[in-house]
Amino acid sequence: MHTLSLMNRLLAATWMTGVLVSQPAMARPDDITENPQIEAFKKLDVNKDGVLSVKEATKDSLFNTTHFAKADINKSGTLDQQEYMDYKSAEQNKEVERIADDSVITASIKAAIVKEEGFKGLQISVETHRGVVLLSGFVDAQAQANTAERLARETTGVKSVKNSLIVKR
Ligand SMILES: [Ca+2]
Repeated sequence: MHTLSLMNRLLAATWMTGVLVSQPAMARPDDITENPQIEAFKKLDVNKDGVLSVKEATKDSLFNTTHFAKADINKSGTLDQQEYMDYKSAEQNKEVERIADDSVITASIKAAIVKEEGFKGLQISVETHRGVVLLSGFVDAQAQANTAERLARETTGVKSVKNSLIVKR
């Protein structure tokens, strides 16, 4: 059993969401009524016509032409404030989920590795980005590198494993 329970997963996701949600409260008191997304929209709307052209929107790295087309729900060729905010929020939520998933994967692999016999005291680093796991550090034998890689591959949500563990000589 190398995966955390669904409850832990949910807790991790809730925790990440909580961190992001609390951010606007850190703004200065006179900024509190301003929605940061509306501010961002106004900044992008250079000619102040109330909508974003492709050229205006692509100043926000999220809105490459593919994303722009998806966000332009009514296919008007421009993004109004609602379209911009809806798409931006949806993408930010996906990002929060993705980061939570990655940290759950990292924690699961670490938990599985420390349970293995002979791994005590080894400094194995586990990093996860979008389900891709990077193992690095030093082990005493090739068998340990193989075991760590197998444990990572068996972990739910892992897409691939890059094994950069080095056998000490
Ligand atoms: Ca505009």
